[in-house]
Amino acid sequence: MTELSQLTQPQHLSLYRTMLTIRRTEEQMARAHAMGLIPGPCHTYVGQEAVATGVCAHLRDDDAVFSTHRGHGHALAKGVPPREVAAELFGKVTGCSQGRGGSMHLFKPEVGMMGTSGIVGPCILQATGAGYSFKLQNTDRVGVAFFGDGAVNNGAFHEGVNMAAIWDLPTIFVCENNMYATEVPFAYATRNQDVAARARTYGIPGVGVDGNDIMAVYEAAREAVERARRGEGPTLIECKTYRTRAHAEGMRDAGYRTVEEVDAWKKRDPIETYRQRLLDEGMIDAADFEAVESEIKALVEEAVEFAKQSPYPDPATVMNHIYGAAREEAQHA
Ligand SMILES: Cc1ncc(C[n+]2csc(CCOP(=O)(O)OP(=O)(O)O)c2C)c(N)n1
Repeated sequence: MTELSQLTQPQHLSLYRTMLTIRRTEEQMARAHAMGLIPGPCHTYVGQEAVATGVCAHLRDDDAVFSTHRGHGHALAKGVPPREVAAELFGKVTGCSQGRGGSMHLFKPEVGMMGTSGIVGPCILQATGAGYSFKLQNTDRVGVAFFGDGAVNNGAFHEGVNMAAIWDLPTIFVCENNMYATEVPFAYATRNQDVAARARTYGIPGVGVDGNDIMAVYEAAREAVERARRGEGPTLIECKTYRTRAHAEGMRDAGYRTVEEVDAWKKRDPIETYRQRLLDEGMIDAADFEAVESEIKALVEEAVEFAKQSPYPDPATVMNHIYGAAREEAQHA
């Protein structure tokens, strides 16, 4: 187990703050979805917070993250403010994608959040492409793909990982193996459930970690990011984790997994286990946790209020961002 003493108290508080921001934002988004404030689907990240947090802790604004339909946590960990995530989910013009993307299309290039997507798989290729440009530009920037177990039997996984491997690209592939693709158990979809072991096929390092242990994810990501920045190529990290809410808000959550299984994973909650460990080892005291809790409560309440009060995009701008300038000019010529 990675020692807590490897990090300072402010570093631990920062990781804890990020995880709790994701959790509290997601709980509010789930409520907002039930109240009809969020048009379209809403896939929450509850239970998987340690993964985005542990990986993004090593990234700079000029590193690029590409993610999936379950991407709120990645956006928040990469630095998109909760109010911009909330407003985007509400379809408001103040959202990070100006209300044009919604829950599954979160973009904020200024902080390196290069986009989430509802299509399973392509984020792997986009992160490979980012790694390729960063290498061509002679920088030490890295590209990161977050994806689920449902993506690893998609051709994009083979193509992206293989290309990053042969060209030593600075790309980190982070598989969040939460055991199900919607309602399909991973065991049903593959004869080899050891995702990390697949790295051997491509001749790159593969690391499997407990995705509910923030320190394990943090350590694996640190090594992978350092290796990529040194120009030594990609790493595949498999984080074994679990989503404790339904696949998407409002969907049934029965018939494909048992209540006992969900309860067992809830007992391994990444935030609560981290909090308990920090308390037990005397790294952080209860008063500090309470302060973070009320700070984030206020932050998230403000975010929801901001989203509610913000206007929808002007219908007259519906065609904005559809065509590039040159094409628009050509059309009107
Ligand atoms: C190419 C493609 N195929 C199928 C779907 C339908 N689909 C939406 S979510 C999902 C499951 C994804 O599971 P996983 O990648 O493990 O991510 P998780 O939902 O567990 O986070 C599927 C198959 C899709 N969006 N894109």
